[in-house]
Amino acid sequence: MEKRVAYLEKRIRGKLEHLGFEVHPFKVGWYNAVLPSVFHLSYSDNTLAFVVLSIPAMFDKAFKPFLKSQPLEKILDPVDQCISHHLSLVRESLADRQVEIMYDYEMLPNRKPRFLAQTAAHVAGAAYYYQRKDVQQDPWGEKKIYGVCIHPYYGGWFAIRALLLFPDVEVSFLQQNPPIDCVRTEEEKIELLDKFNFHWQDWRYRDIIEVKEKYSEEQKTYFAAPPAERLKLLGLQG
Ligand code: B12
Repeated sequence: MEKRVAYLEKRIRGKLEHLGFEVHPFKVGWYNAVLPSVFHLSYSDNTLAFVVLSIPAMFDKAFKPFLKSQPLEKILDPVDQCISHHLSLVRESLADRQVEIMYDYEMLPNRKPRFLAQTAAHVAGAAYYYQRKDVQQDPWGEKKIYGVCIHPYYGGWFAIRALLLFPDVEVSFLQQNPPIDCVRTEEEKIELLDKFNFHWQDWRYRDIIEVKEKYSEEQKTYFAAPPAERLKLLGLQG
């Protein structure tokens, strides 16, 4: 890895890892290579980017402290605001660099997502993106089947939050690590896509592999609740 990349990666990790985030570097060219042009990021192939994931620890390490630090009337989308707060701090800490931040929920005027989070996670080696085409004996007929990323340590207990893109950093040497194919058998892949598409509300797809850590009961209850009731559950609203 080039020194510049290693340096940036170290600084970003230093700002985010202790808060329950993971960051994985990739080149825009790796991402664009697997997508049709309508989804391309319009930067040269060697442009450096990082995909940012939140892991189970984010809830206690970043989210709850963030809520306590902010006036509640200013909080409309608590998790999104927490993520953007911390990524803005990363950008400020790298003030000598141009940094573009893209969030998973941002849409373009053509109503397509600003970036495809699962494809980014896969090409960066962060989490394997299981898609219908990974299954040989397809049992779903005409049904639309969405793909899902599985993380080798956290299974489905994580989220892909953002990209950090460095338009003025071109890297020629960056080793591409393939994601770990942790859902090994055809049967398990079918089970995973089935659970993700038809039973995602019961969380079971997230446990398709044995995980190192998952969301706490408190975190599950929070995310399962309708947005208007969530803060009350954390004892933050009367
Ligand atoms: Co949703 N959703 N979603 N979602 N959704 C996201 C996919 C994401 C990533 C959000 C996040 O983590 N922040 C997570 C998935 C996490 C994971 O994978 N582990 C997510 C989740 C968790 C859910 C839900 C469980 C609800 C929830 O808890 N939030 C449900 C589950 C699905 C269900 O309904 N059963 C859910 C639902 C939805 C709806 C509302 C249905 C829509 C449509 C889903 C869809 O199209 N996949 C939805 C959207 C729109 C998104 C969102 C915002 C965009 C997805 C999208 O439009 N993709 C993403 C966040 C984001 O990406 N910014 C979250 C466009 C399609 C065309 O992309 O199917 O991947 P695609 O196809 C591309 C690839 O196949 C690629 O090319 C295709 C494009 O041409 N490609 C690749 C081709 N060949 C190859 C080869 C390789 C190797 C690779 C890597 C790629």
